[in-house]
Amino acid sequence: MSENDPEVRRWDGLPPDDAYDDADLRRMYRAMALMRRFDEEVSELWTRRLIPGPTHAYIGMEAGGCGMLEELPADGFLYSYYRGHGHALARGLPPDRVMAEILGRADGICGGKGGSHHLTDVAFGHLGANGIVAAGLPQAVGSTLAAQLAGDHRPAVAFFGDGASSSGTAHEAMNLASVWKLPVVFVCENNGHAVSTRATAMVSVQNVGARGPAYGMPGHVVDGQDVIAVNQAARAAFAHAAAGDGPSLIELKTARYRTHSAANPVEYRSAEELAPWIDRDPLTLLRGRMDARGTPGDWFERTLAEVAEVVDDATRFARDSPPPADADALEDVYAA
Ligand SMILES: Cc1ncc(C[n+]2csc(CCOP(=O)(O)OP(=O)(O)O)c2C)c(N)n1
Repeated sequence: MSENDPEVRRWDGLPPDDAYDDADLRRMYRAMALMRRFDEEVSELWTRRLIPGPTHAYIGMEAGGCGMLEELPADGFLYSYYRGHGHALARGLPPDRVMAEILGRADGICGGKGGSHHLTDVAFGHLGANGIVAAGLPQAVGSTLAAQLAGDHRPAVAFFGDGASSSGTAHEAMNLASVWKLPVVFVCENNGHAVSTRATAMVSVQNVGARGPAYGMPGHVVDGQDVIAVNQAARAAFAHAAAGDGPSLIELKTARYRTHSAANPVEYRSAEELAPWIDRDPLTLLRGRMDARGTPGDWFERTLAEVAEVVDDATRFARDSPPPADADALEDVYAA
């Protein structure tokens, strides 16, 4: 096997050391079910013209946000991108205030002035979704460097797409993080496309994760449909960072089930191409393991009903919230 072609890390069952108890699996299943239901609702609200600006669904990619953010410590920094509702929810931001933000309402986490593209909540260490492709990587480098200079060891995770992986900013950020041994976990969510361009047509390597060693950091290539495989890689990368050994690059092989954004109805792939990914859906894969462990069927029904209620409540809360006041337009724009 060449360096450019490492094996995709998968788990057939669960890791042999029994690293996950029933509560862990249930927590992860619920987290992914919430992300799924939330973005289904957002897509529906967008088609009803209740959302100003574009939104990008994370549907199909939930194992990435869930498996990684399980491991980000409470004082860690999260850098997301525009496909970031799932990241915000997995970090524990309240669904009702996230929904209000997406709808541009005053009770949103940014007072309704950020929207889907700019979900940010410093209290959660969530330093932002971002509409600029690859913007989060250098920001993660900056945050961890600032912490390091202050004598704090605070890790960061930076999520980005396969398209972003080849931008100049991404290369520069990964290089400097390695030079300065910063505790950044770079996570490329490779969903195979950048809008309409296939990853195979624009990325020089078969596996983005294989670039890790070229930057002087470990590179992991992981089955991004499998939350356990993702979480195992996350544990390895955060342990590497905590030991003072610096950054890691993790590539998650995944797929987005929906179009690039709600505003991009034209799709460039066939149903046949998507089908194998849906067969290995993150919720289905995890449920298979939980069934094997004897989780009762009605637990899944109750959990899906409960998250649907959380999302309904979030929508109600958001729709009842007023738009931001005109008088506040220039508030929160400039730092004091
Ligand atoms: C710097 C910059 N260049 C171009 C764009 C336009 N743009 C928005 S999304 C996107 C595709 C990015 O694809 P990828 O990184 O694979 O992420 P995905 O949308 O697949 O999750 C592009 C080119 C942008 N927002 N920012």
